Amino acid sequence: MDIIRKVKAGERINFEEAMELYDLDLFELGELADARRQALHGKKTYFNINRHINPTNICKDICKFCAYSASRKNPQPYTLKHEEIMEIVDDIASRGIKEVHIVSAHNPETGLDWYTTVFAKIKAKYPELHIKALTAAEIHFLSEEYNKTYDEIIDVMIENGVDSLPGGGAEIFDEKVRDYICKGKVTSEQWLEIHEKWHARGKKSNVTMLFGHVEERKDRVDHMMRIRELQDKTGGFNCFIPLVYQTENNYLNVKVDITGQEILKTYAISRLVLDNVANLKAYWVTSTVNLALVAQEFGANDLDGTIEKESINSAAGAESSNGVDLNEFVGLIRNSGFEPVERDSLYNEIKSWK
Ligand code: V47
Repeated sequence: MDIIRKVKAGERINFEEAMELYDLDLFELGELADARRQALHGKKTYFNINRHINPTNICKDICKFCAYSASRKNPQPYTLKHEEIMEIVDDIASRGIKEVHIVSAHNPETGLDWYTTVFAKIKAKYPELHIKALTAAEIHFLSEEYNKTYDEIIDVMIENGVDSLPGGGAEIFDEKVRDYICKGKVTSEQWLEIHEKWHARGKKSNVTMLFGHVEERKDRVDHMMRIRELQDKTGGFNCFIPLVYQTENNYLNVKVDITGQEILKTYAISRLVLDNVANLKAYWVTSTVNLALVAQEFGANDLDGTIEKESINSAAGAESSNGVDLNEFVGLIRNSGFEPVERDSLYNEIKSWK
């Protein structure tokens, strides 16, 4: 088959060819993705020691897939005070945690300052702590709510200490599917524009894809193609993160669950299509730890981190509310035949846990 020859030769594949890859036998596809992964990273599997903070669940938007927002199925509205956020940060800093990942709902009641001054407080007290915060969806929301341009919001974030952007809010770029699952939220074009602006400042970000709901294979491949196009321009994406849709407590009526095989094929194809994005993260929160370990042989070289507390995906059924134990996590990676390597938020290696 020409596509196999092309992949083995390291040639770039187009949309139609990426679609053809889905028709390959799972293990044949896995071998192709694994060869690419090994060429890039050998047997190293990256993880970081991090902590998620989700400071509010009050949200103006009404995404059908969301179980976290207080305006959806399971209202229990909360907004953390800065002192409460700082208590968490003091605790994690005292335990040597190096990254704090802060994302929220789109809360119109707090004021822009609530978002930005907490970053300044964290940075002033812990200059070494990496702040990964605010999705492009939040930046879009803040720009509309407070009548500021994307540039103004981005600049104020950087001034106040945000180091990198997480990949959330990308969902699926196809406009028809996007309209169905999260109408009114940041558009695909706007999401990409915000990341392009962020990269233009020499800063790095991640990019996600929410899959396994009502989208089709072609929508996933289209999503990957749009990422590859922007990455060719900016080189600013560190990592691609396919997020497996979690089914509980939301309004997206999905009749057929995605299979493990389809998830693994999607990881593998993204490894091959995204020839310009160095890292592929199997986010154990949405794939389960077990499948994330298998995904290491299907192109994935990063399993995210210890997380400690997670509210967005766990609200929809993921087993992540309390993170994962570091020693157990590292042991699982090692026992699956890979070398656990602790990394920082920008993929500099910190320590091999071999
Ligand atoms: O954008 C919401 C997703 C995302 C569901 O950048 C759901 O390193 C599955 O983006 N089923 C937020 N997913 C999480 C996110 C993330 C996570 C870890 C690391 C990084 C990174 C980014 O969670 C949202 C949305 O796509 N999400 N509801 C659900 N029912």
